[in-house]
Amino acid sequence: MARSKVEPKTQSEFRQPLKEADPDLAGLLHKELARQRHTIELIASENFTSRAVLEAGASVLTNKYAEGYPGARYYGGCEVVDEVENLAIDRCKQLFGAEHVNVQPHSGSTANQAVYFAELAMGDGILAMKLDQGGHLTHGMKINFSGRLYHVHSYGLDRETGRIDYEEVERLAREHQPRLIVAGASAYPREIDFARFAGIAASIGARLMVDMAHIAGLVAAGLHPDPVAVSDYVTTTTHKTLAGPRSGVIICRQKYAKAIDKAIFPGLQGGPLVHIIAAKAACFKLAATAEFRRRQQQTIANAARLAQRLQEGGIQLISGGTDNHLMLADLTNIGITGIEAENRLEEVGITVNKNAVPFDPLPPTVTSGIRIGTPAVTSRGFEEPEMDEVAEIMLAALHAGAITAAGEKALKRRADELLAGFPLYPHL
Ligand code: DSN
Repeated sequence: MARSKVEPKTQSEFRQPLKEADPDLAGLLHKELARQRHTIELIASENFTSRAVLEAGASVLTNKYAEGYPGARYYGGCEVVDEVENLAIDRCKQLFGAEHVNVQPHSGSTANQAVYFAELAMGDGILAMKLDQGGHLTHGMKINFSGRLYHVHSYGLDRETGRIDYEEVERLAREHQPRLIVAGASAYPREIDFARFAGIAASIGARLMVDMAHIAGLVAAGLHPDPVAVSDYVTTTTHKTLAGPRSGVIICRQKYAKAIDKAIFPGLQGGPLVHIIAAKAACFKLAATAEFRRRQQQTIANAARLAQRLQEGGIQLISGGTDNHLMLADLTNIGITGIEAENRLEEVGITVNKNAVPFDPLPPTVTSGIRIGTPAVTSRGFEEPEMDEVAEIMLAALHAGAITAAGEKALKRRADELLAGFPLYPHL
């Protein structure tokens, strides 16, 4: 007997692909893919994640509630997601040599919040890097939760060298006796001496938290001094140099494990985003490969080459160069602001962000500088020759007093030609 065709009982909307169910939204996704394909991406905190991470992040795990932790959930049906979360935890532990890992933070901000929540009482002291000298919102900015709930003192850079003033850190630590010292930055082009921070924290009986979001990929590849071995807590995002999904992680000593897990759930979050935890698991696996290590090496080499070429072209870089994946340009000497530079570069197909430079006289909406990073273009395949061409396009755009529309078009064409050799997500 021939089998009769079974009509699916689900509603047709449920089965439709996005382009049929919601052509408007599908159109926007295509528009963004096109923008990413046709832009030289130099935002230092951005990257292109792998196909594997994209697939895991768009998986059926988005359907599952899993409040709690593996083996101790508040919902049935968690046997598979327990395996997923344990896989992510084990891989992250191995990658960073960690004692305890929590992979549930939705973001880097939540990860930082959880450490403060676990470690501090309201009004306790934090010593962290100034936002306008390279720090982060969650390191004590006045109107951020961190600046409102805790008593914040901030250290900065040495005006001459553009490097962290460790003596100031030491002096402020002794003077204010904070309970927590925070190291790590969002716009700092040099290696950070985490062992020195650990020594300062130990000398006053404070705990040390390192926010390694920007450099996590370099740390995983063994190309930056390791914060995990010397800190009480390490937080990170997973989408910057690490090239994973947009999310966060906390690493800590075993003795803080319970307090950290409790701070994340039920302290700050409800159900974890298990699909994103799966994407983190994929990211940690890829980050342990030799290919990933080579990419991190190239990221640093590309930054060094771009820094050299920009400086040869008259651009001043804070601290005179870079040790990592980013550089911070002070444009004061060429007479344009950060916002003008951001806009001019956008016109020629290059994306950067305006960024305050240390001791910047201009407001954060204008700024005297731009931050430039190489993780995304390196993931795309750029090496030194491509960085030379990027530098030439940037210099022509930044130096042009009143660049003509034709001049702009010619630069944009050069950017397009460069990108054409490095297709992005050809399967999409
Ligand atoms: N906002 C991020 C950056 O751009 O560096 C830091 O979280």
